[in-house]
Amino acid sequence: AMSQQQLEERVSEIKAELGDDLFIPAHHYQKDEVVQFADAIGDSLELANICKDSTAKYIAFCGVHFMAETADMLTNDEQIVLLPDMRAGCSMADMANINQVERCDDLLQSTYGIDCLPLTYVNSTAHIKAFVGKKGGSCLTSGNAHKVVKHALEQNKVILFLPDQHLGRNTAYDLGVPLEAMAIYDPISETLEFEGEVQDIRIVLWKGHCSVHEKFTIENIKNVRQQHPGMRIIVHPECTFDVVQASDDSGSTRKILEVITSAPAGTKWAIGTEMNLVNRIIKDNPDKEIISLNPFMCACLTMNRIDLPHLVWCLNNIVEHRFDNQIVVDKETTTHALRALNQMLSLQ
Ligand code: CIZ
Ligand code: SF4
Repeated sequence: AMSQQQLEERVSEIKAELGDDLFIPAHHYQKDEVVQFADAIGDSLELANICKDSTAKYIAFCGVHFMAETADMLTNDEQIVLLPDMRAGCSMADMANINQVERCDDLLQSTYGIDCLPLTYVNSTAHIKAFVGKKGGSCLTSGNAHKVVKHALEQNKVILFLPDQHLGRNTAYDLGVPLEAMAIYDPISETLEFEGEVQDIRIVLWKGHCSVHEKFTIENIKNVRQQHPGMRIIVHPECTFDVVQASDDSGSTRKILEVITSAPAGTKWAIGTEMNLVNRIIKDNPDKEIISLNPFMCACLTMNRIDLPHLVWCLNNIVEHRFDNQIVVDKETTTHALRALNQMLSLQ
């Protein structure tokens, strides 16, 4: 096996060899050993924008599968998007497959008379984005969730929010939708749960979640309040409703970064989001006291599958024109999904 140093040298060598033909975008949740070679770092909205504008022939996408699919759909046919480890999925995206979503749509129409307007978090498969595009809905990210949901609420249709119940609930609640007007659809039992009357439902939340952000608890918040008086708590909106409500602030990756970076020296922060990012924020802000909201930290295991050996494998594949790890979304799916993606990009 190659040493860490040999691996790093190999990446630098291939980057020099391919020049502008190669572009390496990396998500904020990626390991430092990968991020050091990134041409761009961002959250999923920023990376979508960046890939759309890229003219590179090869895009070695350091993130998870749905992000690489999105990059493939937003680039042209000649550009090749590769994922350095094909097992780098997203457990949240896996919680909604297209058959389940179509069954849910049928049930809403046939049993409840609801013709929903679907919205999907970009953390979803290309097929779900295509379903959403076909029905006139939009994709969204945590960075523009408020704008997209507000726009949808103004159309006076019942929203079907896929696949993260927490982002859906937190966003709709912020926009004035009461909890009683939210129903939840369980794709396993294929049932809709709600408290009031059917005609009062404004949003149907898909019962999915992020296994990383769900690990932050009210108990963690109590401990921080007790042990670190004066410390401010900021969390990602993929955290549960109770955790978001008990925190001082919440927001997308970009917002968390902006808040912490612009905070005065000496301030104290507990952050509820992915571990690689929290550790990087701690390192980049030595003038502040920063901890993870959960002392045991929460890593995204699938993001972590992309490591230096996988990056080298991917780059070697490019040099040798072996595209086993290319991510391709078929034309038909892309056409429909792009409507939902472009709707998202127009509401930033
Ligand atoms: O949890 C994720 O996958 C996030 C926050 C994605 C993103 O960048 O919006
Ligand atoms: Fe998916 Fe959560 Fe990992 Fe993001 S942090 S990629 S939502 S499992």
